[in-house]
Amino acid sequence: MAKPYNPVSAADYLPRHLLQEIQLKRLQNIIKHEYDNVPFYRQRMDEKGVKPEDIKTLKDIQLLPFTMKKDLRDTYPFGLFAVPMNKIVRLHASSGTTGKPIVVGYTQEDVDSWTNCMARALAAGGVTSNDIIQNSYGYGLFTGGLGAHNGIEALGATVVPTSGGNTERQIMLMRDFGVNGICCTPSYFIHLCEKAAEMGVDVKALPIRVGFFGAEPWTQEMRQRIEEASGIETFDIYGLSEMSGPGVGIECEHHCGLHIFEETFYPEIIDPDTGEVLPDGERGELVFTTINKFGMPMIRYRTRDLTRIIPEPCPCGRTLRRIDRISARSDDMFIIRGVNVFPSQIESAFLSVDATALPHYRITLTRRPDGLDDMLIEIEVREDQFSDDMRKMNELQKKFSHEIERILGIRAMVKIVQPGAIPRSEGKAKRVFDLRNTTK
Ligand code: DLL
Repeated sequence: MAKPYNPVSAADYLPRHLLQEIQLKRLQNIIKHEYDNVPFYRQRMDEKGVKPEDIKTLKDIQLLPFTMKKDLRDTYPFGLFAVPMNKIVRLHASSGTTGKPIVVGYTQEDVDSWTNCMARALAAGGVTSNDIIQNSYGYGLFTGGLGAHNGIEALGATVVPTSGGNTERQIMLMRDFGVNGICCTPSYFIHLCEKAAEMGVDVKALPIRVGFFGAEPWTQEMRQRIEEASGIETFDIYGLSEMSGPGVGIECEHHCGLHIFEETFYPEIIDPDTGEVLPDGERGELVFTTINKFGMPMIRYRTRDLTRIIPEPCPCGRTLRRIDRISARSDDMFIIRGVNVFPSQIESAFLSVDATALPHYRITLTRRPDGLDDMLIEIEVREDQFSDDMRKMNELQKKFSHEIERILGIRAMVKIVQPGAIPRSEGKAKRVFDLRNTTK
């Protein structure tokens, strides 16, 4: 991208009727492109008896079939590409938990459109060409590193492309370069703050003022802890490889939900059980259609992320609708003794007890020989709270257990562990270990 991107993007403030006109034109165009170029979709649409010309209004999107993660696996690696390979300039892949990764391909125009969204996301957090931004999202097949990188450069800001890891060096560079902002997962930023403290670097005294944190769920309570510990303002940034990467949604300065770049990603909320579209304001599964991406468009992609569209306009004046922060993925939920539990509920529960350091925790699920399930929650506390005094530790443990039982309605075993005991992550933190099918 040659020119620095203008941070005040007209696309963020379009009157809704104009935005919807653009959305409809783009939707019609992309559906025709899909139908003509991707045999998999053509077959799906034919099975439903729907043709591209049936899309006459935005609501007609509901006539189209959903796309699931399984469809990407089944067509691995390039089965959903809608352009010849010589038009694809970039591949990314997400690791997935089992087997083959999910592969995504981009044309040059797709990369530019993604960069545009990412630049607008950073601009929403006040970044300008005067800023130096450390990008600690992983570079490579993960979309976080290169996605944020392009956005930072497009804004005309200075990128420090550290990627994840080598944490001590990251802190040295942050200090020596006078870094103003950082892009990374919230869990990695916590790790950075701890390491800085160990090195005698006071993050609060550094020029860093802003963080763009995403790629994993983090609660409001976690945000408070991070902001208190570091003195920076944090912006929740959302995205997923199947759409493009980071920069699908961003908080503005009001921090009351994430604006979706709707001229590029068309959002719907559905009931995850019935597939029925829910009205704005109701909570369900987020579904996206990429209406401005040609290499590998996604039609009604079921993200598994649970949220709602916030119906009220935002005080910032952007006309792009907002979603609530993603507190959970439907596939992160586990059932223990008949109760549905999301890790974020556990995080909120123990953070309300004021003894945890910057929060590190780990949840392990096991099954007893008699078939009953157990949940062990290991929680790190602050150095000054950790002691050899068993009585003190037991009291604290009780407080945590009580809060978790109060919120979840079930008992969990809580174990307080010493600071540093839980392994740190450089990217997305893995917090739940479900060993129930391996323990008897
Ligand atoms: O995590 C893209 C990304 C990179 C987003 C950097 C933000 C910052 P995937 O690896 O495909 O892509 O994982 C996507 O991560 O469906 C959500 O479940 C989760 N996720 C992403 N951002 C957030 C967020 C990148 N802000 C999956 N809050 C998504 C909660 C998030 N969950």
